[in-house]
Amino acid sequence: MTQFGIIGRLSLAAFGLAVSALAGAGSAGAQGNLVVYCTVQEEWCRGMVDAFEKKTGIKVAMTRKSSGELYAQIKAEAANPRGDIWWGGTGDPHLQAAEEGLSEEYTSPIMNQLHDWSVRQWEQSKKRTVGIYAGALGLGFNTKQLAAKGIAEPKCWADLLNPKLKDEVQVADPNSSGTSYTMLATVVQIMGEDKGFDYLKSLHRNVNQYTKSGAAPAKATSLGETTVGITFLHDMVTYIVDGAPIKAVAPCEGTGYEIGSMTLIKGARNMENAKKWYDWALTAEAQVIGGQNKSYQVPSNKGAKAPPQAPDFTQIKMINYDFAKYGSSAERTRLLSKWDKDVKNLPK
Ligand code: S7P
Repeated sequence: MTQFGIIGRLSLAAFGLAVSALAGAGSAGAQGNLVVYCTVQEEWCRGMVDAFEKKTGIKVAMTRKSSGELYAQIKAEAANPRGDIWWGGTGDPHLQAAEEGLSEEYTSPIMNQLHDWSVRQWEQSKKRTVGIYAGALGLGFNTKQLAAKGIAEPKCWADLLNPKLKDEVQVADPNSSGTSYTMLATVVQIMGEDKGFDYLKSLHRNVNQYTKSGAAPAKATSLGETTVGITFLHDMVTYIVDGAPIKAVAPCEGTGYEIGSMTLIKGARNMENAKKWYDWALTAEAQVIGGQNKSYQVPSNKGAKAPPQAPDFTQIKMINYDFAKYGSSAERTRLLSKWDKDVKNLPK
């Protein structure tokens, strides 16, 4: 069974912590400020900020960027941190930040409410990052465009190399995008490094644009600006529920997944308020805000129901994604430079 197979099925064994009912997680009227670095879709970021401000009276300043960009920003600001908490985004750069000492250790009083996969992320990072949701990588295609161009429906990663898809595939740049780094690491894990890079070089011929944000190809697919997009499946679902002519596909060879994470920034100026956000963001009450804002990841709190639109993980062939390796500073840095050198600047 993959690590992922465990998600949502096993409950966390007794955690051994004295669990108090979120004492101090913030009562209306509490004062102060908080700077949140947010790495999910803007609408969900705003929904979280509004709900937290309403609940606590704490004034939140929020910045939304992609995972790789926020990791780089937190690193650049390390001597003089501007952000207090980094909420959301793929787990690999959060793990890298933890290893590099950019984040603060913390044990929330409600760790016992979380799925095992979320707690494993926390243990692996030595208490410096925790899982807040999970999402599976995949692809989506515009059904109308594909039919109009007479191209067979892609079902596998290999199908994206079809010469008929020249300039018809969109994916983000893995340097800025956590989604795209997840794809890079997934391809390497499924095919092995040499064959994986051969695949990415061949795919390059079909890529029309490496976007900054990981979810951008889903929007472009919905608008017919690209025929195929590679994103997390839930990002395609966001447009499907709005009626876009998109079919989302979990590739036949298997696919990787993310553990969307949350990190307290080392040296945060508003650390107490950051911990209030942290504890609150792990509650079932806060975790259903994603589904209410068209984000269909699987929440990490066992009491938060996954939105009905969320991709059904039991139907997806999930790889045993090696977070320890691909979230390590050395491996992430090495793979990204190799992608820059061997793939990004290749002529078409
Ligand atoms: O849209 C939500 C989501 O896919 O975005 C996060 C992602 O890391 C941010 O986008 P980038 O790929 O641009 O970094 C995911 O964690 C999340 O599920």
